[in-house]
Amino acid sequence: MPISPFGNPASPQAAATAQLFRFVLALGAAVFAIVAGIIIVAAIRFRHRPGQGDPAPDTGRPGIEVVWVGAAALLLLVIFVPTVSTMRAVDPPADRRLPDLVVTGHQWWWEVGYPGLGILTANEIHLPVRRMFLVHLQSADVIHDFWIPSLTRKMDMTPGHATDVWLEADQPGVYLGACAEFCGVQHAWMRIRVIAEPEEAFAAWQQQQRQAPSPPRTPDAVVGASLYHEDTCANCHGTGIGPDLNHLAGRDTLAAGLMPNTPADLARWLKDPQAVKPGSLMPDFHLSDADIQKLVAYLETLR
Ligand code: HEC
Ligand SMILES: [Cu+2]
Repeated sequence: MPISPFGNPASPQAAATAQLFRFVLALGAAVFAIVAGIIIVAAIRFRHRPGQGDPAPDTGRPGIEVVWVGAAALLLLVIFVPTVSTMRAVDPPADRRLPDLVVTGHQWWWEVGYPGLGILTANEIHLPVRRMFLVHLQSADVIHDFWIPSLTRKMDMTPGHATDVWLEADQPGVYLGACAEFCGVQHAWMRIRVIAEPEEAFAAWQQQQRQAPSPPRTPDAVVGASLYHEDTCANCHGTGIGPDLNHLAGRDTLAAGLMPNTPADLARWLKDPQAVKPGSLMPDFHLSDADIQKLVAYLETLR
């Protein structure tokens, strides 16, 4: 996708925001050109010439004052009207219905829940195209900020003060987003992706998520499943302290977009999460390579 200074709007909400941005930018550029032009003309025309005394002081010209106060007020009004109409297009109304999605910011990953569907996942949002999802945003710890530049505005996630945004995509595709409020050491690796897909693909995904993954069959995976419980992984995963892993193998990336979700990367993560994502809230368990292999075999069954 070509990079544009105005973003690549791919939803009605992002298009409205980009249009407002362009309008205000053009207006600002015009004001700048006029003011800078007048300053340059005045500096040249009224420059000091030899033999010339000080100019007579000018005290008050009500006519001009009315003009510039009036012009500034008019300019603000011209910005205010499209701003309000953009806000109406972009922000959900206060009388909210049940949200389609609840996204919770954690240091440094995103919990993604579909309350109406009973789905819980992390770091990836599946979205049917051209359907407007009401997204309820909250934080589990510090202030984060939800931002999918091509689809929706930035919105703070403040502990104790939930907010809402619309999320919608015109076309199928993967839209990247990130936390836009510095939230600690791994803020830069708090990425999120929106996977917008046709209605049928979304329905298939949702079906898959609502089913329990088939039980592990290979010997390695069976041992891995018991290691998973012995190693207290379930104390954090499945309790909201760490990302839900129920359908981990179906995700594109690991650790909030830090690496692709391949068995090798999964093994690298389990070997030492602190080496991969220093400061992350998953401790290093000093697992043996043999145990890691079995855990990976088990985690790969979670589709
Ligand atoms: C103390 C809580 C805690 C325990 C115990 C824990 N984890 Fe984690 N785990 C986390 C956190 C927090 C993250 C998110 C890290 C990040 O992206 O910043 C995570 C991330 C992961 C991920 C990547 C998930 C994703 O969607 O990106 C995997 C896989 C994982 N843990 C597996 C395990 C396994 C296997 C165990 C047991 C050996 C385990 N974890 C034990 C807290 C924990
Ligand atoms: Cu954050």
